[in-house]
Order: sequence, then structure tokens, then C-alpha cells
Amino acid sequence: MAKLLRAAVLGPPGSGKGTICKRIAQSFGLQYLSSGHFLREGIAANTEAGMLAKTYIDRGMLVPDQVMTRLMLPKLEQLRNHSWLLDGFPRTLTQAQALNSLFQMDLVISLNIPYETLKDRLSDRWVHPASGRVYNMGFNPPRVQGKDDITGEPLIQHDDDKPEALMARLRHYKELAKPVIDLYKAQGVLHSFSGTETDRIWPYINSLLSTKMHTQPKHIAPLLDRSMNTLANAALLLSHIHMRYRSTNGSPFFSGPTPKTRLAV
Ligand code: G5P
Ligand code: MG
Repeated sequence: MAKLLRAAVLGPPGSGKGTICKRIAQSFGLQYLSSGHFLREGIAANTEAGMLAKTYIDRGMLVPDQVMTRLMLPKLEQLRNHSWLLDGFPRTLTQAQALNSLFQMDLVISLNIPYETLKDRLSDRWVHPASGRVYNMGFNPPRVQGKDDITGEPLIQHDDDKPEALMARLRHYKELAKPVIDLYKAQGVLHSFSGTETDRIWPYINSLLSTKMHTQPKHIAPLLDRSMNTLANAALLLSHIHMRYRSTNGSPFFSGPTPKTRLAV
């Protein structure tokens, strides 16, 4: 049986966790679990936990650890025999320790995005309150301005995305995230990426995942199939992959343990 991969993406609000997780899920077929999404589901369904969570989320605060671990850990236990990717969990040392008591993480990606970039992104962010769908007027605008793509209902802007509230949220994030990041650094599974654009960080994360999963991302697989026909094509593909790997190692964005294995071909 292929080795399972337990991975998480950490980062402050607006750092691109959701965007990166969606891309990883699409390229590598990993199940991804977003704590924010589960909370919003609970809110939409009026569950007791959902209603409690709402009182914190509306104030831009973190939901208590006990609520979060009760929400997330049973889902992960159900997926014991699957690889998975976490978006937004764990966010505190208590959550990380609870997760650690059940699973050894293989890969933790930390996104370091400058404050100015986060401020610009979040002040441009509009959400559909009922579903939690998020839009960015520059990066992924709705099809019709001010309206949700699916329901056509109006979009709103959160008060806690305003600059003063945002500054406080980011400071709070940093304080709580530091011991989590230190824990995963000590375990040798932390990989940090810095930058202002998700599209520029993504290729490095893509290469890292390819190495970790010992498999080809979907967009390389068809290329591989075709190139097996002739030796010449196969050689071309290998040199392409070799160049990608070299550029990863020389990346100004990438910091973390040097991958031991080259891209699996
Ligand atoms: P969430 O749902 O986890 P946040 O606030 O941590 O919410 P958010 O908003 O979901 O984080 P993200 O996932 O890091 O942000 O980033 P994203 O959605 O991909 O990108 C943000 C915006 O920027 C989007 O509009 C995107 O399109 C755009 N964007 C991305 N890349 C680029 C780019 O390169 N350029 C540009 N211009 N735009 C870009 O949690 C919600 C709440 O639930 C609670 C907390 O209260 C939290 O605030 N919660 C927890 N509480 C305790 N413990 C936990 N584990 C919790 N998890 C959730
Ligand atoms: Mg998100």
C-alpha cells in the first residue's frame, strides 16, 4: 500500500491557505479538510457547536480549542486509512498537541505573507454570508459584481477585515502560531514559503508535494504517458523535470529540509 501523507497548511487570515489547498487537492487528489468550512457548515445548519462558533467568528476571535478538537479529530480518525491535507487546523499549540497524540504529521507548509499584502487582499475580500464563499475583487471576482456566483445573493464585507481589526488579528495569529511552527520545525516536517503572490509560490509547493508523494501531479502524468513512446521524448521530459527540481532548490521562496528524493519519474 502507498504510504499515507498527513499534511497541513498554516498561515494567517488571507494568506492563501484555501487557494493552495484547493490546488493541492486538484493536482494530487488529496482529501482536504478546512476547519473554517466545517465551522461555517455548522453555522448554516444551526448546530449547537455552530452557534457557539459563530459568537467567536463574528468577533474575529479563534473558536476555543476544545470545540475545534472535538470537531476535527473525529473526522480525521474516520480517515485513518487515507492521506489528507488540513487547511486552518491546527492553529494553537493545544490543537497541535491533540493532533500529535493521534497522528504523526509528514508535511507542514507555512505561508509567510507580508502584512501589507494581507491587508490589501482582505480589504478587497467579499463574502457570501450564508455559504462562506469568498471572493477577491482582483484575484477571483464574482461573475456579477456584488453577487454570489451560485445564489445571486448580495456579498458583504466583514468588519474584522478592516485595517485596525486586521492588525490585531494578525498579531494574535503570530503569537499563537509561533509555538505550533516551532513544534513542527523540531519534528523536521516544516516547510516555509514567503511571497506576495500565490501563483509564484505555487510551483515550489507543487514540486515539494511531487517529491513527498513519489507520484506525478495530474498535469505531468499525461505528458509522461505520451513520452514513453520514444526514448527521445522521455529524455526531454526528464530534462524538463530536472530543471524544475533545480529551480526549486535555488528558490528564494523555499526554506525547509532539502528534499532527499528528486521528483519521482
Ligand atoms: P478560515 O475560514 O480558516 P481565515 O481567516 O484563517 O479563515 P481565510 O480568509 O480563509 O483565512 P485563506 O484561506 O488563508 O484565508 O486564504 P484564501 O481564502 O485562499 O485567500 C484569501 C483571499 O485572497 C481570497 O479572496 C483569495 O482569492 C485571495 N488571494 C489568494 N491568493 C492571492 C494572490 O496571490 N493575489 C491576490 N490579489 N489575491 C489572492 O477561518 C474562519 C474563522 O473560523 C475560526 C476562526 O474564528 C477564523 O477566523 N477558525 C478557528 N478557530 C480556532 N481554531 C481553528 N483551527 C480554526 N479554524 C477556523
Ligand atoms: Mg480559508
